[in-house]
Amino acid sequence: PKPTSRARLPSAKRPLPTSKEEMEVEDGEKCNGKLGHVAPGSVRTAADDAKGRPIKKNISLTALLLQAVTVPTQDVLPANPRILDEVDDLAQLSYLNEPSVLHNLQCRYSQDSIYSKAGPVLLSVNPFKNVHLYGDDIVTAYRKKLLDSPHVYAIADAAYNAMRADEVNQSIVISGESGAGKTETAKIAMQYLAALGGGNGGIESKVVQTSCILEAFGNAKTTRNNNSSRFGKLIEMNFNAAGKICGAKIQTFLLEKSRVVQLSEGERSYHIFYQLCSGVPSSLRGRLRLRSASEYKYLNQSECLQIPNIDDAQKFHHLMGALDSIRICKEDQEHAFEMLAAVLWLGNISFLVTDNQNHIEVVSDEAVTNAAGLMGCSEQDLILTMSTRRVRAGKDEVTKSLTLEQAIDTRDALAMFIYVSLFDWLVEQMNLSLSMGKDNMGRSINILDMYGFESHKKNSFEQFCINYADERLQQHFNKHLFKLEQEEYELDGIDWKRVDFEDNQDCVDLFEKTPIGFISILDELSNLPKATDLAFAAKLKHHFSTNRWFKGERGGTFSIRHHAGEVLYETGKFLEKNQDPIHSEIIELLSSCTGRLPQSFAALLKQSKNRGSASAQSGMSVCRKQSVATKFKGKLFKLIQHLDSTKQHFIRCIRPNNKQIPGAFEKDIALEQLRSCGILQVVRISKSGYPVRISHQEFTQRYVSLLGETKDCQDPLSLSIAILQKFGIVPEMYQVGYTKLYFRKSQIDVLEDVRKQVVQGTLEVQKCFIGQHA
Ligand code: AOV
Ligand code: MG
Repeated sequence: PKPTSRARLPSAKRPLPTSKEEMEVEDGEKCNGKLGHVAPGSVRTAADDAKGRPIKKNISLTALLLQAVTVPTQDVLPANPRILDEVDDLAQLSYLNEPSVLHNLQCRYSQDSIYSKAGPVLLSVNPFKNVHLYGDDIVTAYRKKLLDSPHVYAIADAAYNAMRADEVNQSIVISGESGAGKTETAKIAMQYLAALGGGNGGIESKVVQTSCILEAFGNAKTTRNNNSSRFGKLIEMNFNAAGKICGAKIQTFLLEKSRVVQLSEGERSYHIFYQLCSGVPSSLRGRLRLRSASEYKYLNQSECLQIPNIDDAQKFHHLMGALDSIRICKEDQEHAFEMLAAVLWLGNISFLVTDNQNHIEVVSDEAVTNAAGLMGCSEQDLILTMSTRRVRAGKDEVTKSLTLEQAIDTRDALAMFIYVSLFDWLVEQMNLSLSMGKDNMGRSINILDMYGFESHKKNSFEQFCINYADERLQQHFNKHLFKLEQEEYELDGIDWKRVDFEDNQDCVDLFEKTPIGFISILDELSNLPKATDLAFAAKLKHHFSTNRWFKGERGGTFSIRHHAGEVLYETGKFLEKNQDPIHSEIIELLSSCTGRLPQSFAALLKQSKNRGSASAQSGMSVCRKQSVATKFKGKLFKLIQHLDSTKQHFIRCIRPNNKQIPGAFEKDIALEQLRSCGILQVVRISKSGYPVRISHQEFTQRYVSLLGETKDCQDPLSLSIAILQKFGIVPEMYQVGYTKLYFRKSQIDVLEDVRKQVVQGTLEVQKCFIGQHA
């Protein structure tokens, strides 16, 4: 019979349900036989339960009450018996399909159980409110193993114990889209580790305090997340032989610097600017020549100055405490604030067009006076830097005046450069303050918190880099959870039905391949003096028009079909942002400043300039260095290598709605994220996989005593099989590979119990024997 319902048939790329009336259809397990009536989530008919063959579909309750729904059998998916409602590991579900997984996560979420396991991966669904899952008592409960439900604490605990027992460094790799909760999760993990490894001179509280500083300077309100990280970070916590924290190191990745000078509607610049403007003590306000945030062009352009429920002044107060705790002296703190105020005043500098060729003159007003005063340079030098440039004409150098666009670019480049240098300087100060003690044994736990996938109305070079990093991390996730796992089974010759997953390797290659990949092409054009952003877009379209991950769009735009969704990029300023030119005039200006910080920023820049080569190709004195994208690619490569040298624990954060509100679990939004990282496949592999692996030799060594008499000539393989048979381990519960035995979860416990009894029995006999002879 023809389908009579509005059920959606499974298709290669399954569409998301668009209305409640529509059903979820998933090509997982099929129920055989008759049609079933099923309901959304928890609704389940008594008849279904009575038959012992519950079937579950997402049909709206109203639809169910108003009409009988007939659907073809192949569209009906089995639901799990009620006893499995809210299981804390999705691998425990008898029927694994999308509706069941969503139902499970939603039920748990409504009870504030935001953490669940998906096999080896911890899932964390953002509650967007305070949940009572943290605090000293709960830390203690996990530490003493009184609690074992899924939790970041449990992951951190496992990492800590494994580091101590196996002497292997560990990593906690946190991923998820923008606003999913990575940064919060990272802090929760750090708090747990600080509690476990505390008591070594208070270094643990310093480590925790660094988050406050990093967030003030590196986070901002975006349309997706009111506290969005605009940089990536890896925090390495070092432990001594006694398991106490003895130091830490922060590594950061590519801060989004354009935010300092340009904002999209409804977004803010870095929190620190607003905190400073509203929270600075009055004694300092005059010296910093500060006004309110609304008076600075860099801040007021987006018409968003406040974040609901956030008190910037109070945050500034906390920040000063954190700066004190990592021992940045008051003088240096003030220097740092001077730099921030200078950036704000630079943004207020304006220009007057003086001729019909768009040449300008700097308006000499309080903005110039204040910016120069705060930086410690002369007003005249500042004006010259922003209005002229030296260019080479044959053997001579002549000074040319700048056009309006060039002047704005120079002013903004100076502001961005000061801000990024200040950020790097702060990270350096934190690292100095956290540097490892003498008792460091080289044991560490790393926590990775990168920026997550994002797609805005307008996406530029920054999103291109962020989403590339996300793609790279997803590839890393795939490698560990799908590829390596299954390859081991196949190589060792065990019976294994391969679980397919969406491999994004081709998309990563599209970015990374040389000489024809996004980054190589971008670099190539960035190095050509006359190349334009449009030419870059055209070249991409020329090379990739038939690639399934790429879509050429009109003019200077193109789309990439990322694993987490399609993103439309506008190539405007791509070349410039990638090349990130810094003109010699800016270096000279900073070197001339009396302030300690601008001088040290200029010194660092000179160093990197010396490493690169000065280029006169465009007739201008620009220093050429490695491009931003290539540098970022190299850093990501090293990061992955570093992670691979450790034992990894994966946490996947899920954003349950786009409004950042508590209590709303929107299934389609959650489903998209579960699909994009292949969570169902992770669970499937974990369900049918063999988590315990042990070589034939190790196995016989450990358990051969249980056999009683053995013949010497027996090889480890036959001995292993004899042991398994003797103790009635059924064949479904293990597999024999060429080199190893593979066990289902908990099977080895049976043998361990017997071994324990035997060992104890022997001890008893020995005790008895010794007793008799005493
Ligand atoms: P992200 O790090 O994944 O986004 P955040 O960790 O900043 O996301 O989380 C966004 C917001 O969600 C936080 O500011 C909190 O309000 C809330 N939140 C997240 N986790 C929890 C939790 N466990 N308990 C309470 N509230 C939470 V981005 O940095 O944008 O990719 O670049
Ligand atoms: Mg974050």
